[in-house]
Amino acid sequence: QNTDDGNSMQHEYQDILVSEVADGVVTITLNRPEAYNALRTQLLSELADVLQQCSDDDSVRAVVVTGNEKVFAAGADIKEMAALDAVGVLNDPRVMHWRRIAQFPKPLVAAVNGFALGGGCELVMHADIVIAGDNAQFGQPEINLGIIPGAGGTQRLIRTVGKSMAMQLVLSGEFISAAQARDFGLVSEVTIPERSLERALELARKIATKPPIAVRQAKEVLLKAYETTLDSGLSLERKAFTLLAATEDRNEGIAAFMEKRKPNFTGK
Ligand code: DAK
Repeated sequence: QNTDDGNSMQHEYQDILVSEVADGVVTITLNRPEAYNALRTQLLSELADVLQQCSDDDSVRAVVVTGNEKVFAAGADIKEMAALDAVGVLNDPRVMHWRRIAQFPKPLVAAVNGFALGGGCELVMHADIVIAGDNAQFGQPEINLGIIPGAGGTQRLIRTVGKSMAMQLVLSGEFISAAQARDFGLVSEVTIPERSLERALELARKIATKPPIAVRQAKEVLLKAYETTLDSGLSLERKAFTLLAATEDRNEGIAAFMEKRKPNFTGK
């Protein structure tokens, strides 16, 4: 369904808005305001599709995902979930969409204002860097529905904020503020709400100027720390470090430093 000009990003979506590539960055805006950006299957599938396109397109170096000023995303679509029995849950296509989102290999920066709850908070945890407006609220209120987080919330949350806060959020369903989320490492910076998107874009644009192979290796190796021993993580780091010695961008970066000029990275 690409348009004739061959720009795969230009496509009509129902539940998200997708910007053109600007300075190497694509912005994806979750756009179901009437349902507090609830992550129905359609939305997740569109998000996973766009990320796949961004992954395939060399001109895209980083992606920003955001919501609106009141809500990032209020979680899975409860009305859609209500229709699923156990077999429906077992065969739920959302599992695959979440996996595709998790496998996005380029930097994903989230700009979060308002509610980021349930699957919305889990989407935040799929981002590599999170900037929150000071009106943001984070929570895993699934317990109130008789369920538990289903998109990695239990595993990623405990690795991100530690045991006590992860238990508090998942067992009580209470929300935390942007400042608390920053204290616990769920977000890296808090801004006024009007600035969160601009700050996320600023970071994404900066990352977009960096050597893309090194950026990609850095993301992969950093994420490995979630799921491996120190020893095998260090071994992966060493292999990635060695591999980068074979890139033109590494030679260019070092030469530019020596010659006191700006590097010109080509992605090779
Ligand atoms: N789903 C569907 N609609 C939602 C929604 C949601 N999660 N959240 C809000 N809405 C809708 C409301 O129904 C309402 O629509 P109308 O009734 O007006 O048509 C509209 O958005 C505004 O909501 P409120 O009237 O409730 O607004 P308030 O400002 O009073 O409250 C709120 C805002 C965000 C605190 C409240 O709406 C709320 O508590 N929402 C539900 C939050 C929640 O429980 N989220 C967790 C959902 S469970 C899985 C992967 C992931 C998951 C499951 C499986 N697999 C891969 C298998 C994740 C599960 C979840 O996220």
